[in-house]
Amino acid sequence: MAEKSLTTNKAVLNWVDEMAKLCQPDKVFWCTGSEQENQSLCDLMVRAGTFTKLNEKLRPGSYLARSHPSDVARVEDRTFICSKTKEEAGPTNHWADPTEMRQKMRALFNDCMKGRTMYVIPFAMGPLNSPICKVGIEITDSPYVVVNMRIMTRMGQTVMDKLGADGHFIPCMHSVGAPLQPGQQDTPWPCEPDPQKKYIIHFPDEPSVWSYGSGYGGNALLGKKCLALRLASVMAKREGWMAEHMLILCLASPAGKKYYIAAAFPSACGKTNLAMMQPTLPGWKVSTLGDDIAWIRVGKGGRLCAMNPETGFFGVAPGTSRKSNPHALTACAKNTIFTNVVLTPDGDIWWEDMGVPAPAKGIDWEGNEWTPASGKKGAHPNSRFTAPAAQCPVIDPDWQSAEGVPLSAILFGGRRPHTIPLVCEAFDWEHGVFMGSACGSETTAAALGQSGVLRRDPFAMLPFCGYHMGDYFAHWLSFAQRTDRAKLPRVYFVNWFRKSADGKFLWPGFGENSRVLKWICERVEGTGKAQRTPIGHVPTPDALDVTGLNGMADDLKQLLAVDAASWKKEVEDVAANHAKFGRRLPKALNEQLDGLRARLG
Ligand code: OXD
Ligand code: MN
Repeated sequence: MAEKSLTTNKAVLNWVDEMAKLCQPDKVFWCTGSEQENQSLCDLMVRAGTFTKLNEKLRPGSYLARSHPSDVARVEDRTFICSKTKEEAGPTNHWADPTEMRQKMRALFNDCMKGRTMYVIPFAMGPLNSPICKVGIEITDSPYVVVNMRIMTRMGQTVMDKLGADGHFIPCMHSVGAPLQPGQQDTPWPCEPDPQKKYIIHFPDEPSVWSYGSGYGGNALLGKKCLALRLASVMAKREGWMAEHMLILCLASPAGKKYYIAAAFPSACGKTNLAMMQPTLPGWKVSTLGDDIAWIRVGKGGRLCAMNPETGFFGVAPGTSRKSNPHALTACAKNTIFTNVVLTPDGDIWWEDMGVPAPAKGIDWEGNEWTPASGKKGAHPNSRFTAPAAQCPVIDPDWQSAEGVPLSAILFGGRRPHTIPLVCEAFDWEHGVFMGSACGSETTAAALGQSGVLRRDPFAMLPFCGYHMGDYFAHWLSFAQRTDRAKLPRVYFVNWFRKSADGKFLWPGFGENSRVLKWICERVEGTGKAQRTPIGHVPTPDALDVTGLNGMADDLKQLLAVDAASWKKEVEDVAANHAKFGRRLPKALNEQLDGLRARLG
């Protein structure tokens, strides 16, 4: 940690100076990203009660944090895109006038770091030598943010060096919004408890981010959702690439041929699990390049190449188990920050559906004594682990490639108990873009208390697209002109969650999904068997390799069925959602809707 500036970049020095005058911290620290600095911040947080050091033997280099009970998730209703006009932000974003919001932010940040330290974090999204690497500087009064940013991004002196004396950076302002009066005792998780006083503000035209009142990852680690998705989607549109809410994986066949696949699924649909999947098919191997964000550009050979701008996983803990995702468990075996999980008596952590017996007692995410018999959840349903990507045992050797990896296929998916088959291939790029635009996920009773409610989440980007989604669809369509069509990845819709009439999952999921990925590779090679249906190419019943899966014949029939009556309803629901985008909905997508209607008869 350095008290002196680490740069001669005038723009950086002036901005930090201006922000220090506005926020009035006690101290300004420039983060170098060193091991020693990280350790001293962790020690500081242990002394402040923010962190509990976990048992060094069981969970080396790891810590547990408990947030304020009001500060456990992203705050979509407090997230604003302040483009010049409301029209530019489109119907899926909250908008506020940029001039008024700028004034509001200045007023909120005025004196907001009193009694605290202001940390200056230079960070990069993407490998430093990538042609689309973006440098940001996050100013924050939260040491928790500093140590998380160090895992999730390339951070510190190397980034400042890349910036040099006159490089450009994206200013990212963050405060927990809890200034301290002289002598006032701090709390372990300072934040603004009133939800109406939290603000996640994006100025896409500058670009810059101002985040106030929350310490939760998605609101406070500004490289992630704010920069790498909302702002990046706007920059990508302008610069001719794509910023997407997608995992990236490599599937290697038994013969050693590699297929790179990116997949967009809305929350709670198993993106991290798929990214690190252990194929059950003998000889097939998956390696991971990313689990949440993909930046995609036309690469040297004209192929779409994907790169993960992050360096860590900020994963949902509950449900992560040896069965669902053994590699994620290994990734967080050390050097990991856990937030809002159970502390066990031996100084380790536990969460629901971890696949190991619950401890007889523990401390729950709210800091209270807890037993499994209490009937309460010990870990918050959105509790998280922040783990270095490099610790994933199946991390791909090319995960930090500056050029990215060439995509063979793009998958869209969702949790859809009915109607949508296990897998369906788009006829062409435009049809694939239509599939992405129709993406949605059905809620379950367990998750939201109301079952069967379908939320349309186009491209899984509903909370993350920083501009009008109609224009975003048009941007996707434009890639058919940006390169040779034959070089574009094939597009698929997958659904691991189809249920039988009696409510049982028809497909076993997890490692068995490799069977679907294998068919996709065969299609890419031109050998996979498929039938043409009104909705796209679906595997013939004998096309999927189900060797070793007993009694699948009947289930497979149901999994691959395309029922015209349900699809007619589906089309009208998609049409109703598309209507939101008005005249900005590309004509090509209306044509897709008409074509699908006609094919369904
Ligand atoms: C999300 C996340 O909310 O990745 O999508 O945390
Ligand atoms: Mn995500």
